Amino acid sequence: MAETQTTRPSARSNGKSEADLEGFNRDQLHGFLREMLLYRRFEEKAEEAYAIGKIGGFCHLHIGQEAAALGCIGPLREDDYVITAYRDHTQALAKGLEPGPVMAELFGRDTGSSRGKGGSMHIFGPDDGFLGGHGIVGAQVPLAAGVGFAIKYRGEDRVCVCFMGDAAVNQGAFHEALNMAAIWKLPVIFVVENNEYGMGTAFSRVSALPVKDRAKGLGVPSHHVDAQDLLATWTLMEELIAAVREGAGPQYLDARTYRFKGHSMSDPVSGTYRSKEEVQKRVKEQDPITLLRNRLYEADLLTEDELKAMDDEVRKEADDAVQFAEDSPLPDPQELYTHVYSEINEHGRLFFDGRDREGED
Ligand SMILES: Cc1ncc(C[n+]2csc(CCOP(=O)(O)OP(=O)(O)O)c2C)c(N)n1
Ligand SMILES: [Mg+2]
Repeated sequence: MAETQTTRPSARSNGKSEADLEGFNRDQLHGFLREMLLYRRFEEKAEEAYAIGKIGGFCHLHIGQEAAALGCIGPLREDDYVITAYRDHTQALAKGLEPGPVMAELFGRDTGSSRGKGGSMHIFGPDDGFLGGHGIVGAQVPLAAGVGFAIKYRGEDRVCVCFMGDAAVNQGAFHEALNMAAIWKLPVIFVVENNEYGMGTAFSRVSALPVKDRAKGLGVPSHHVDAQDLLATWTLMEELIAAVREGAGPQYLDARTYRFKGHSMSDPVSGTYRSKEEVQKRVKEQDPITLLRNRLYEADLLTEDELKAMDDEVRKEADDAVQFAEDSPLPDPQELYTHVYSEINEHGRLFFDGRDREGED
């Protein structure tokens, strides 16, 4: 019988005090490092499980890009929304999903966050404001505009962060959605995780303008950040989120990062489109976890023993997530027929989440 996960400590900031480094206190900084280490260990476990056939289908790892996930999601409120593409595991964890159900989804189990029907590319957590996990490049961008429209229509002060890869900015849907977001001043932050490649194609080979300039003609203010630098990313996002919450309208962020693994599990790490030397140099110089760890060492905010204890803890959490997935049942074959179409109640209306509306009228 699968056990539920215990709630892990949150890295979410509750305001800054006793500033130790760039306005963050020691506990917050340890929380950040621990959280990114958890993402890394989680994905290493997923990689291992995929290699021995326990995970099937597509699987895109986020290793190397962890600071973009934590830095852009960590400063959000719990009731804010995140929507993303298929490289979605760590973003789901950052938005509050527990490692067990995310790993179980990769394993195709009934306890998975999408009941084992979505797999790696379709992690969903509506209770945590995590709206997927989308496999079509750029598909989530107009959906994010819709989420922003709904927030505004309901008079709420929530914010939606929409992640996409750099290749998505060449999709028509990107331009249509940002144009509408701008004209309606929708509360959406469009974050491009600019890892410089779309599968085997370097962005610079297929785009006349750099990523940072792609929203300018659409009237959406542009920003850029070194997204291997967690503290810089978190700080900028805090400012953007506050501005959007107060009605500034959509924002666009070129979050510069790098993917340390192949495009997906079926691709080699470097391939023919980038050299081994290039990958090795970026891993050596721009690992977001190593960069933060070194800054904490230099500022005397972390000891080797503390790091070891932290790493042991998150390794155990990742192991527990795998155990939870392995102990979980596969979906019942009858489940093939559920969640295929939107279900309609006897009054001819769509069921949304809770069935509690049934007796309403
Ligand atoms: C509309 C569409 N065209 C092509 C594909 C195949 N495809 C899957 S991932 C990908 C590259 C996307 O790269 P990017 O947006 O930079 O994201 P990254 O993989 O770097 O995170 C492509 C072309 C797809 N899924 N959807
Ligand atoms: Mg890319």
